[in-house]
Amino acid sequence: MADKKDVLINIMEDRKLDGLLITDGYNIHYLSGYSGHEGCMLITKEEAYILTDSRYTEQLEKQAPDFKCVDIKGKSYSYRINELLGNGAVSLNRKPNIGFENMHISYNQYDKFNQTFGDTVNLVKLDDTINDLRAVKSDAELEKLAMAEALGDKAFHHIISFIREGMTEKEVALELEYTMKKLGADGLSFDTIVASGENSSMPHAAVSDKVIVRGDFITMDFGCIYEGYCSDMTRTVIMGDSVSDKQIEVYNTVLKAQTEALKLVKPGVKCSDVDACARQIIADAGYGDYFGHGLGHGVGLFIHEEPRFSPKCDKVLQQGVCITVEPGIYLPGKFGVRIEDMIAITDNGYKNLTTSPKELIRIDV
Ligand SMILES: [Mn+2]
Repeated sequence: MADKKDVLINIMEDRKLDGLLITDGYNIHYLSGYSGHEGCMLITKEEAYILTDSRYTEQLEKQAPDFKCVDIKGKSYSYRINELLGNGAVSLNRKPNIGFENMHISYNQYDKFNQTFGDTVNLVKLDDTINDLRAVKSDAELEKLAMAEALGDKAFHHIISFIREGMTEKEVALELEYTMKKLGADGLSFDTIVASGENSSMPHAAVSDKVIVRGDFITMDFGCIYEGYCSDMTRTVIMGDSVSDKQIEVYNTVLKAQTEALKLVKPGVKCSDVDACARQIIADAGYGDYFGHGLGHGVGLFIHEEPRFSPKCDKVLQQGVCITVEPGIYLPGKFGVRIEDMIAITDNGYKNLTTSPKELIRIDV
């Protein structure tokens, strides 16, 4: 925490703030170690507090010993924050400037903050200041991300020998989830996607009772949480040994888009340039209208973090960033393909944290 406290003090000094009010549960977790996702953090030059209710106070004291734990005892967060501000959390003879997470606060909560201490405090928008701190991972964080992704790889290895013709998408999804948890995952990083046949044309299809039949592409997008950190991977496989020329063409286009985009990845490269590389390959193959989403997203404590491989992200890759590379082509009413790896940016390139094969796997039964 000492390092992170210094970073926060620097932010306060740079932006002429007297305090920070941090409301995003992932940011609180990142800065303190407290993972309860119920609470509010108040940092001033003098003190560092986390406020929560009695369900979490014991956990908070264990996980975040460097912070003063404040039990709100039935009062609102705004009431207790106001109390702290009035009782020495800031010692100034002018209105304090307190940064708040405008991107991570409900309108209702903002309204309460304003009503309670709007006259005595200047609330200053922090935008994504704290989120951006999370983009570059420490070695310890990268180890947890790699471990989480390894559990996904093991589950994929298992699932390709488990899938049988006639199983439903739900059965396959359950087995993936069960396997990751049995291997040691603490939870899932998002709802597992198993989309077969026509359903695979929907990038985020909901898992259904659809029965998997021969000739179906099966897109599996899944991940787990290991010691707080998320994993994310996608593979598309074919049920049976008959695969159409069109399916092969689309699959190979997605694979080429991914492998060529990966070749660009290293520190200093603009995120939008990596996205553009994959997008151009897909457009050149005639499928430009069928790749609507961004090429990838940062991964950490939360499944979708900064930076993004998207046409509008002008951030530059830095060593320590963990990000997915996941091009796809989705032909409505027909089928879709997505291939996704999760990578960590190194000093001169990247390390692929996903080790599952990417050539088209035929589930032969
Ligand atoms: Mn993803």
